[in-house]
This record gives sequence, structure tokens and C-alpha cells, in this order.
Amino acid sequence: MEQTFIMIKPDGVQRGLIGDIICRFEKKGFYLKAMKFMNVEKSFAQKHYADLSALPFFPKLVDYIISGPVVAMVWEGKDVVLTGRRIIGATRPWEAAPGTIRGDYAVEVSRNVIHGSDSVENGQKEIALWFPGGLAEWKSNLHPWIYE
Ligand code: DAT
Ligand code: MG
Repeated sequence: MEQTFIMIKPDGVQRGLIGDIICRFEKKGFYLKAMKFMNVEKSFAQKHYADLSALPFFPKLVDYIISGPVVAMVWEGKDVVLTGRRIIGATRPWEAAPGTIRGDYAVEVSRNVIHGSDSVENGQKEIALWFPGGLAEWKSNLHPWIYE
């Protein structure tokens, strides 16, 4: 089963969206494998977004991510990387469909509430960066009611 790294950004935390966001992933049928509530150091945020370091908005992006606590999570399930991105919605909230997290809750690209890994490979990299101590081992008793 696939895993993805999901982070509720500082605006999502401040706006009280933690429960709603977790609910969407949980009810879908994905399994929470790790979670922590934390402030991020600047150098750590720069590492997380290293691929974007050449872009003009990079310094602002890093300042935003360190502006308050975030919720870092790992979710597991079938096709969870792509499906997670669909639950989240398009990067630019005005392009995100209603019913997605960004479509429902965000207006600005620079305040788009949540991060989700964009590929299985990047997901594994991000999980290793955020959760070097490993993940919880468990399987829901409802597993056969969700997965064939
Ligand atoms: P995503 O978060 O959908 O994977 P991304 O990896 O391209 O999007 O960019 C990371 C974050 O950077 C994105 O969630 C919000 C911010 N961002 C992207 N484009 C931006 C822009 N043009 N101006 C300001 N912030 C931007
Ligand atoms: Mg991205």
C-alpha cells in the first residue's frame, strides 16, 4: 500500500480546519500512520521545499510555513498520493473544484491550507524527512470493508 505526506499549513491550523481535513482522509478509507503538531525551523522548511528554491516566491513560502504550527501526517492507502492530491484540489485555489479542500476553504495560492506529496517517490522522501523515527504499524479492523 502506498503512503503520502500531508501537512496542514499554518493557515489551516489557525482557521480551525484540522479536524475537517483529518476527517476527509479518515472517512475516505485511508489510514493515519504518523502525526505531529509542531513549529518548523526555517532551514527545515527550506529543505522541504528545496525543489522550489529558485522560484521568486520561495522566501515568502518559507516565511509562511514557519509563521505558526503545522500538522504533519502520513496517510496510507491504495493510490493515496494521487487520490490525496484530488482530495486537496488544485494548487491555485481558484482552479480547485468545489468539494476539494482548497476549493472549499482557500482563496490565495499563498494561503492554500494544505500540502500533499506530488509523487510516490517524493512522498517517500518527505516521509523520511519529517518522520525519521518511522511510522505506526497497524491495520484497521474495517480493512476488508474498504479494500477488496
Ligand atoms: P502544491 O502545493 O500544489 O504541490 P507546488 O509544489 O507547485 O504546489 O508549490 C508549493 C506551494 O508553493 C504551493 O502550495 C503554494 C506555493 N506557491 C505555488 N505557486 C505560487 C505562486 N505563484 N505564488 C505564491 N506561492 C505559490
Ligand atoms: Mg508540491
